[in-house]
Amino acid sequence: DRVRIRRALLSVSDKTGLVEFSKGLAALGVELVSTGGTSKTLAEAGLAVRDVSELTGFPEIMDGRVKTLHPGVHGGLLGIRGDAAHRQAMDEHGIAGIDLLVVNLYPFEETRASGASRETIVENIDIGGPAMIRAGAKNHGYVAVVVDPADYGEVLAGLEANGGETDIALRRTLAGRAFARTAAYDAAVSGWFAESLGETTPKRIAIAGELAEALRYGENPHQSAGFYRTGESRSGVATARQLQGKALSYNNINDTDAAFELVGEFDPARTAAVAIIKHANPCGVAEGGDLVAAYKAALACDPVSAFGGIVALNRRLDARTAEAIVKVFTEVIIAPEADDEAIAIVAAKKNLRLLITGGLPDPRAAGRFVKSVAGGLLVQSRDNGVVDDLDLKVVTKRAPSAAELSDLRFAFRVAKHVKSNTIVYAKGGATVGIGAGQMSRVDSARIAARKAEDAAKAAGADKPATIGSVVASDAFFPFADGLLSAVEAGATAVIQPGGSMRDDEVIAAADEHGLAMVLTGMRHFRH
Ligand code: 93A
Repeated sequence: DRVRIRRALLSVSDKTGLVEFSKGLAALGVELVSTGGTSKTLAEAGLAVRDVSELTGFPEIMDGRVKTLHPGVHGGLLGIRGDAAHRQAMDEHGIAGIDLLVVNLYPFEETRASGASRETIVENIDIGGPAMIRAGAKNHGYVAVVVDPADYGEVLAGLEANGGETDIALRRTLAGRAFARTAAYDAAVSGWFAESLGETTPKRIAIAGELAEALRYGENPHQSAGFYRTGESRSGVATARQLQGKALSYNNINDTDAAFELVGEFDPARTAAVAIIKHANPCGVAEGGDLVAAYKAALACDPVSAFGGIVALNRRLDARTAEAIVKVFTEVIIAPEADDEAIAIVAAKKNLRLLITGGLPDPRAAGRFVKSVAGGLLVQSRDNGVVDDLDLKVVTKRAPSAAELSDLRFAFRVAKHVKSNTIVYAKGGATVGIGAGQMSRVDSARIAARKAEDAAKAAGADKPATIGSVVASDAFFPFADGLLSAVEAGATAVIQPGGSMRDDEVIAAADEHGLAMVLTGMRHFRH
């Protein structure tokens, strides 16, 4: 099961490390065969290289669309060396065996992300490359396939240590990586088609990605985990630049994503906004004023839970805000940008990670949400409903005041990002009590109110901030009890989707207590 590498075919778009790798191969006596651009790079580096057209007896045609798609190449990749009939076919047709294939594909993903024209994107769908990769990987009994410059060092070192031979274990490993690469590549191509056709759930779905980072563990230390990039071009944790601090964990990435998606709801041209996240739920969110004021207001909602939290900002991190944040033990800060002075302040906290994204996620953007279940995947379009786009209906005798309405919108915007059942109390552009993830809506309401009482006690206030607040519910109140619990907490206005069989009962209870209520007609379950 050892194969001496006599001939290598190299055809790469990304020329990183190519010359060094090829020099190593040449030193082992390997004959180098190559396509146009790759062959030019090798020849310029002084290496002896044969052009692939010598193998095919055919020139590259159609602007390179057809250069390696020929039996002279594919026979050399697919022929079973131990099979007499295959050997005979190779001899008869003058097909030279290829023992090592080095290919990396046209940069489809990068071209797509760069916003190039349709025509350019289509031209960057590689056909010949994946065909060769699949052929060589299928025939891994005889052929070693390398698809990533990151693997050159490992492969060359292996060859050098083994007199220019590969063993089956290595070829099998490489074949697995090769098929993963072509699968991810085709998933990116089909994802692009689905996106441009506006399909979230096409008949068949190819979801694959490239490993961005192997994680130390998953949600718990006994679970293994990795972070994969799918090629979707959205500002967020997958594309952020980490300026400092140790590597993000699985939970950090999950929480940071939740935090940044939430602040993406707040247009930075309209207002500053800050969200503090724990266990993928916000424990404080605030808008208005400047960033440092918003941070302090967000922190005041639940300072106990904010310990070890993740802070997301919708504007450039400035020095004053950085100073306020570093006073509280914080795991991650994520922001579109940061001032140098702010970066220096954060640098004093070695373990605190600072992520810079360059932009905010668009809450209205389409996108796919994927969740695995036993034996399958659940796929839905991203919840891109935004309260500003909804037709809010006042259903009570009293209409909300301008201040109440502003807080109602704020509270519903936040509620979208809280695990169901969700109750959010808000006042003056800040959350004052958040109830998340309960099986009963009444429990969520009670928890939210109790948290506000705790925060008031800790701050030495004489009454909880829910007095005179507004309240948002992510889904309708099935009974009046949830609403009555909000009344008890001191809320004066309510925002909720409506649509319960008992809406009349709920509205009557609101009227009885002088509350204003608006219906959104849109639900924001989140599980
Ligand atoms: O246009 S292709 O789909 N047709 C082919 O026959 C073909 N053969 C290799 N693309 C093809 N390739 C790709 O060309 C390789 O996957 C590689 O990405 C690139 C290398 O071209 P060059 O050596 O000219 O830079």
